[in-house]
Amino acid sequence: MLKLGGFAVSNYYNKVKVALLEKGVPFEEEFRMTSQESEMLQRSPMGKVPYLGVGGQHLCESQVICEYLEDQYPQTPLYPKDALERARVRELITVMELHLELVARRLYPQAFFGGTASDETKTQVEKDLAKGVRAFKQLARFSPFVAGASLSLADCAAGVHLPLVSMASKIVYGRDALEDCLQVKPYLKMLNERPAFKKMNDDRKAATEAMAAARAKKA
Ligand SMILES: N[C@@H](CCC(=O)N[C@@H](CS)C(=O)NCC(=O)O)C(=O)O
Repeated sequence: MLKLGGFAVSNYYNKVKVALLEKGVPFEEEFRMTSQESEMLQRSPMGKVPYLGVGGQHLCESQVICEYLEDQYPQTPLYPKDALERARVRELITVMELHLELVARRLYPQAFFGGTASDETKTQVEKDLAKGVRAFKQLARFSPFVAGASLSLADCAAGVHLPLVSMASKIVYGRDALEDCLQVKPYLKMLNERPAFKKMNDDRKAATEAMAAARAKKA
């Protein structure tokens, strides 16, 4: 049985989890926090989550894991058949991850963990996010899925990354960086009505509450 390593608050973990759920591939969840301990580094060389346990071996990097799942479990595909359309899905995932999520991630310490971002960071992130949002608006189709008529891996990525980009920018700047992209909210609502996305989000909420309670107990 496949083992998905990580924790249900992580957006990259949830990207893979929702892909597994949508594809109907059985898996077990192996709870692991990010760590630089050797036990974790053997599973995930950067100490990041998620990783996937496959018959005693491990794969890291969410996109690599998703590509493996597509190759190994082609039933219920999350890529279109046409090569250019497949590239469009990858293009959207790359833009969302490199130019939205990774940029907004620099705000997470202030937005979610009681830290502070420097004025320099805030100014740079605001500029970079604006470019990422522009690129995303240009590429996203919302017809009704983000890359076209069928559900794809781009939706698995969008469903976990876009809410974080919105939340972090709203908390730090008082303005949702995606607010001009009017299709995002109804699109996310539509995604979250799917059983796989609903389960992933219900588990995420429960895990977030459990983490907050554990932190409060420690303090
Ligand atoms: N490119 C990686 C990103 C994964 C990632 O950044 N995961 C976060 C949790 S959401 C993490 O492990 N952070 C700990 C760290 O960066 O050391 C992927 O797609 O799997």
